[in-house]
Amino acid sequence: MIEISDIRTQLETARQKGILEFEQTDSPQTLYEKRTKYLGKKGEVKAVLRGLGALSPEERPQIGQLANEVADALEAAYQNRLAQLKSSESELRLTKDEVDITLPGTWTRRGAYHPLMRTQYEIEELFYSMGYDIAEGPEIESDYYNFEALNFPPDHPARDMQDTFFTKSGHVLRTHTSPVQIHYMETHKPPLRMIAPGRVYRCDSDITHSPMFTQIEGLVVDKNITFCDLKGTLEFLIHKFFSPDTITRFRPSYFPFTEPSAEVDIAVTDSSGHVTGWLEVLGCGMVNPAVFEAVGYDPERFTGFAFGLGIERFAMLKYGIRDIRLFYENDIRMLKQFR
Ligand code: FA5
Repeated sequence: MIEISDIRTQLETARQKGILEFEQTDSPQTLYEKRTKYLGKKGEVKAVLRGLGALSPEERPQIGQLANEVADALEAAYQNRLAQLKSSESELRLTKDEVDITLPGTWTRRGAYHPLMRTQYEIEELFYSMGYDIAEGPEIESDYYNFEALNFPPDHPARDMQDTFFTKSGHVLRTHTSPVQIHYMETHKPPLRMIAPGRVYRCDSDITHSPMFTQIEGLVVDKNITFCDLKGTLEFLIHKFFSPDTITRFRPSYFPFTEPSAEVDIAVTDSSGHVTGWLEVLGCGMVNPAVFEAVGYDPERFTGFAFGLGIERFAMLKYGIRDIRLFYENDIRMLKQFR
């Protein structure tokens, strides 16, 4: 026979034990499990109420009221502890993720184009704006494209003009970008306008010569192209790339693939504008009819001009770099000036 006093004791015990357990719980998850243990459908408070049937009708409301009080007290203790846990959790997160706003920030270093790429892109942009196509060709060439089709006769001393690296198979590391003229004319019909940037190789090394350097080839073929077109185009390039008052000099020269031929020098001036020297920046000329014949163009119908410029020389003059080797050493102190 269950006594009302036993039930009261059970309820009071549940209240005390529950409140104590809640207080000793350190995680919201476990706290919730504990709450279920006392206040859930199968929890301790409900279990006590199941014994109510054994009591007299007068006793039942008393126990019902006490059970409600115990449940309220447990719920309050649960909410209280939950609030404590949540606030200490966010405090913990604040201290753990603390940021010292007085420390210097982390910053990304800005990259920059290499001065040679920058020069190449600038020149490409200029010609692209005039409707030129941008072409490419292989760096390892056959003798035919590097020399023969460009009218260098076999064993002619002209081949020594460009000290050549040969491969074991008898190919050459192209000594200039002019072979791209041939590839391009073999696959395109006139009228045409193109430039071809790329690396070239020669056995050559001093402060203005490097064994690997970069050129931009230019070729225009149409009816009635004259030397005036060539001169106007190159002066436009030089005045746009450097400045409108840059002094140029066209010097007669010789290339087997152009006739007549010229080399263009740019004046090097001191701070008061006096010319202190000249730097050769490109070779050029009117396309030799023998070259048109090699690609199957009719030299009676078409004329054209071509040029080949040294990107390093353009960059050296523009940025005041005196030694060509600085471009290839990748010294960060030099490169970061181009940011
Ligand atoms: C040629 O290479 C001819 N193919 C250019 C040409 C093209 C003429 C089309 C006519 C028609 P040259 O060897 O002069 O020519 O070289 C052209 C430019 O490349 C030079 O003016 C110079 O600016 C640059 N250059 C030549 N050799 C070196 C080198 N070793 N290092 C750096 N730049 C060089």
